[in-house]
Amino acid sequence: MRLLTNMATKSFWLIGAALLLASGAVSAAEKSEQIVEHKMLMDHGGGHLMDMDGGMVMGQNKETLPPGCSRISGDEAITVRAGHKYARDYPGTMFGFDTHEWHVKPCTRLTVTFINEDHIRHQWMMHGLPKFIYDKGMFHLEMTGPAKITGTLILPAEDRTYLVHCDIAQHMEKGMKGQLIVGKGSVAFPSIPGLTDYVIPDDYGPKVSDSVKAPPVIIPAPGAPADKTSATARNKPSSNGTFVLGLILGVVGTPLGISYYRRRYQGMTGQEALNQALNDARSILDKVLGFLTTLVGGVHKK
Ligand SMILES: [Cu+2]
Repeated sequence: MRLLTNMATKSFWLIGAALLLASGAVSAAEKSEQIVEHKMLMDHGGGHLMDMDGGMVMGQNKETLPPGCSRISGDEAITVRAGHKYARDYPGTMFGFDTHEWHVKPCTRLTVTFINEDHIRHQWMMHGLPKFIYDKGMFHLEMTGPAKITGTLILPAEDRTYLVHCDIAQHMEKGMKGQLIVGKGSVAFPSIPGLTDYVIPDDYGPKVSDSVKAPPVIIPAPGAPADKTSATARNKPSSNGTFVLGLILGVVGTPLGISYYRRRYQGMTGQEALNQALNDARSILDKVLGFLTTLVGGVHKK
């Protein structure tokens, strides 16, 4: 019996250890497949590099000095992470970079490693560079994640703030926006999460100032049901409108009708007028019936 108990305990520990090992192996496998590094890029010339898995570098420049730079002032490297989870700290956003602002000295050779942690496509795209060095004035890194890609550029000599964003539809609007400041920088960009004011501030409903302007609340008379009173108060303007419309129609319409029928029956004998009135009534009745038939037919067809 004791032998059996010992064996059971041993196998219990063995199974436990095996399970632990297996889970470790799974998480290691998960980690290794998490970030795919795009390293084998084909050089298409003009700083444009691509691979067959959708990795892309545009505007890579490791050698050409921008005007005003007599030499490369220094080599710098930054790593930028992009993903949905970086939006967490900024209400109203969906995507984000882990950092939204980078500072570099003029004429720096900057190597950017971009890590996309989402299972969708993201970009780190910089605008406003000199177009005779950088095609369309852009430097950009792009891939469908989870993936990692690296590119290098040389920054111009002047103090300037460059827009950095993800150009996939709505990603910038939903938080993937930053700025790279060269030297002292220039004008900051709006709507950068955590940094600059939004162009269009979020609207979360009526403000205190609006409620002050709202019409005074009608306090129900003692004993009267509160709901009914307020409903009557709400309906008052529209029932007033209907009443005024009816009044106008009555005032204008009645004399017109009277003068029409007076002309119609003029010069008739009592019997003739009666016949005519009966005919008129019948024709009005026909018209009403015809209209109702059309209406019912129309409803049935639907
Ligand atoms: Cu994106």
